[in-house]
Amino acid sequence: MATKTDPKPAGLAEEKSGVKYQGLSREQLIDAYRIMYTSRRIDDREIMLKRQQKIFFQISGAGHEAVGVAAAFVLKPGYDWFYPYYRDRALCLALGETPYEMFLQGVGAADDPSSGGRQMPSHWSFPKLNIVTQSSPTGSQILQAVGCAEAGLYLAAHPEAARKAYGDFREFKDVNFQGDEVTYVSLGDGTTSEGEFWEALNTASSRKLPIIFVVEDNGYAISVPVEVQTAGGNISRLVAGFPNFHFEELDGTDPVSAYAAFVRSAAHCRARQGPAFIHAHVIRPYSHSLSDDERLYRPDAERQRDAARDPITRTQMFLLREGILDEKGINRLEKQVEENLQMAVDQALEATFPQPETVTRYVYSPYLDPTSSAFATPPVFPEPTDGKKPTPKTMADLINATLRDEMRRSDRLIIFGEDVADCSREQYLREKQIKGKGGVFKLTFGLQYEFGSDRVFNSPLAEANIVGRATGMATRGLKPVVEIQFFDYIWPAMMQLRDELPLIRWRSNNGFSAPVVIRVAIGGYLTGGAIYHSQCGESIFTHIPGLRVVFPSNALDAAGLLRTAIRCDDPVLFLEHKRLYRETFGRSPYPGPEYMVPFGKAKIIQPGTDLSVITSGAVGPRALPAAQKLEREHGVRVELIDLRCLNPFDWETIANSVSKTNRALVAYEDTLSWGYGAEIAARIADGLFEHLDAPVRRVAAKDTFVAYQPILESAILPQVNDLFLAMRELAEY
Ligand SMILES: Cc1ncc(C[n+]2csc(CCOP(=O)(O)OP(=O)(O)O)c2C)c(N)n1
Ligand SMILES: [Mg+2]
Repeated sequence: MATKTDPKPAGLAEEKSGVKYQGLSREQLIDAYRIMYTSRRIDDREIMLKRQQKIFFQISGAGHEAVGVAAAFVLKPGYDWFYPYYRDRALCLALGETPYEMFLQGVGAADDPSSGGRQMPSHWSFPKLNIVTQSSPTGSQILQAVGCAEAGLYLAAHPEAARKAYGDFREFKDVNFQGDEVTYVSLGDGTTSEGEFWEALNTASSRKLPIIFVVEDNGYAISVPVEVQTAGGNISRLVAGFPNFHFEELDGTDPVSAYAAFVRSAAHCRARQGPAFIHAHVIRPYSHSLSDDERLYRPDAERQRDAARDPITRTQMFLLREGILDEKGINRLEKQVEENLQMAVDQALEATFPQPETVTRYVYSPYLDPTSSAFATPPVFPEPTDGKKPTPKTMADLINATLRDEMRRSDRLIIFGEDVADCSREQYLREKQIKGKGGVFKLTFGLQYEFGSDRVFNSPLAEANIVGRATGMATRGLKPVVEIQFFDYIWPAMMQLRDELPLIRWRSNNGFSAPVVIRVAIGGYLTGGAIYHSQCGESIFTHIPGLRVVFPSNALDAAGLLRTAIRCDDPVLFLEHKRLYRETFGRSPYPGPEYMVPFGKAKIIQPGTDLSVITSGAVGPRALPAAQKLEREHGVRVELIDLRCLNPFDWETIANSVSKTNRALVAYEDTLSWGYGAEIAARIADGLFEHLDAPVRRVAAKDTFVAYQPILESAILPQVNDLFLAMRELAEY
């Protein structure tokens, strides 16, 4: 147990520490009370500070103190891992966070160790204690905790992966693992309604992960009572069928029985028997938050019934009844807590605020710049054999080869997603009964066979599961390179992608990071791909700060950019155009295991003087014949630019080109309105106005969906002729 506590107050009853209280000593019980009382009084202080407008938000841990302290008495800070939620103030205090640090959060101080003033109070983050940065969406921490537990198991099986390495993200990402560590994740009763909760239980159960799920059931989610959230009103009954779990349901206002439940649960997890589920019935004596008034939906009688179970008074009575502390002792302890809190508040109110000019710090890694020359390495093509040049390979081949070489280079790299394994029933593979699948587009073919089933494996059919788990693994120092089978189905992962993965570094003020690579098959032109196998939508992701977005148009760039994505220190969305996977054009021999293309550097597909056409993905190859025709028929020389990387993007190349040609057309495959090209067009209009001889134009898909019938598909997506006409019109303007 690591607790920050004051010296023992006088008044401790004479009786020696015993084994009576589920193994808790009398000193520990006093400690427990001190922490619980401190927690409650911090809430009270914060409520006062909020009313005085000295802090800006308050949400309390009141009523949840006993279960938090019990958890912290069993689990170890800096050893086990913690994904708490906002009611876990007592847990965090007991693990080692100080009241002063909590008040720093409240005032939004520069020295707030959780976020430097970026995240609300009670959203815990303490790298030293292994308390991982918390967001505000209910439940999005749960899958990350699963990934964290998986990383522990993986590292125990591959201890060599934890060693320090240089020349890529690993230089800045220390790994620690213990071999028997446990991951703690908590949530409220209402949060059990989130789908991600069930996805997390499913994976924890089937992979027998050492993770303790703690549902702190206070009977309400803001104003919605538990029977409305949970069929039958009791979550324990619903989850009871998951195999491999150790289950506990208890009165979470009693620290002693909660402690015992954590001892049993942690033992189950440390012995690698599987996960544990603790359902703790607690109370919520204050309203949901300071913005809520529970008297609007809870009658007094119900609130009084809860008050009778208040863990603070209950524990105080227990100490008195057992003769552990007498009244004088309690008073002395409480007075000491009050004095300490007063000092902590006074000190926090003097704290320095963060500087406005720091707001963009840590959106991306401060250590590794993927646009830098460190990521510009030349290709080394195979030598000709028998006088014959090496065979050009498809984009699919080179992505596969790049993944293979990167997996050989770094054992922190693991791959998972839907259907990415060669064969989940690995005996078939071992016995060579089958050839193996390796992805619906076969991009990961042969990787499970070479690297084993704990480095390349299938996920459940659940996209949030993939991204959430990958985020947790990357937080521990692994490099998950996961696959989303079709861009059209990325949306279940949107909470993880919009509110979690790209924000982790910024919101923790560089305390944590999660440089995951997400490969996604994207795009149309498939003839029959229809509505749900043809989507683009890259601008939705380039709109998210913190996420790199890459979109190669040919095999060589795909290899070089994928390697940069894997070695860099930021989360990357790596868009692979399905139509380009196996095209006859854009092929290349394998450029070797060190070839990298830096992010944010466009490629000029064809130089020109009369019109700049800015493209990405599958539009470049369609714009090329249009540009050639325009030159043939009208003598217009188009400068054709392939951005290759959408965030960051290469403004310099665009600016140089448009200042020379004085005309710009932005061409993209996604629907026209509000798309990626709108931003580029706006930037050109803004920054290059005096160079323009014509309006900036866009050509893109119609503002509808991609239809199945090929006649419709070609009317919807931008075709060579559409590009030709748009170019001609702009050239003639
Ligand atoms: C995804 C999401 N939806 C809605 C909210 C708004 N919200 C914040 S807390 C909360 C209720 C949570 O209830 P419960 O899980 O029971 O936890 P409790 O606050 O009762 O401890 C809601 C709806 C949110 N933060 N995230
Ligand atoms: Mg609740």
